[in-house]
Amino acid sequence: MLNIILFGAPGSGKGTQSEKLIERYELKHISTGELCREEIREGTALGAVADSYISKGHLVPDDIVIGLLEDQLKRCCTKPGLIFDGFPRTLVQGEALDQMLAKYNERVSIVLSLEVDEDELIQRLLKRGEMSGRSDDNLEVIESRLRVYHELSAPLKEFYRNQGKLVEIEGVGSVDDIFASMASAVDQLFVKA
Ligand code: B4P
Repeated sequence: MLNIILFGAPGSGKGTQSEKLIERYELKHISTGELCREEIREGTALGAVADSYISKGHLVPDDIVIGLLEDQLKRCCTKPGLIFDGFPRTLVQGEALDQMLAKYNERVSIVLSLEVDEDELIQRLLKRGEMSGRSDDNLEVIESRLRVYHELSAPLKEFYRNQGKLVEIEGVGSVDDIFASMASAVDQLFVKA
């Protein structure tokens, strides 16, 4: 199975690029951000907890997000593969993902890390906020999300670099050009196989 992790700071384009990767490689999409927002929309107890973190720009606690992901894996750990959009975001989540996939005799194939400078990230998220009405797309919360990214999520790059799975992708430019770089990195996996 092809199991892709799409990694990057908030607003780096994970959601945008995952749509294109799904289409090209016929992958199942697992976005923990979207799963949390779904719980919020449905007004569940879990959604209320998630909302209290997301609206402040904090990460939702590991046990909640790992539980959501485990449910998804039970439902859709099937060929041809999966795309993890925004998961893992902490080292604890990264280790949990390896263990969960091992239960299905699976592993992470590649980690595509979208590299975008901070000014560009802030501009993109402010612009999205004007249209999306998302509670986390305002300046104060964006700054908190970026701090959390550097502190808790960025160390995952070293984790995956040590596993030889990290590919850094220039995330500034046209959506199509960025996608082409990603697809070329993924296609290399088939050449090596
Ligand atoms: P997510 O839903 O994952 O979203 P995101 O990081 O904000 O954005 P993404 O990178 O997907 O950007 P997008 O493509 O939309 O997370 C939301 C929150 O949920 C987190 O802050 C956290 O609280 C919680 N959460 C999620 N997963 C979690 C986990 N594993 N553990 C704990 N908590 C978790 O792009 C942004 C904007 O840029 C869009 O408007 C897009 O149109 C634009 N854009 C994209 N590519 C562009 C390009 N090349 N040029 C110009 N603009 C571009």
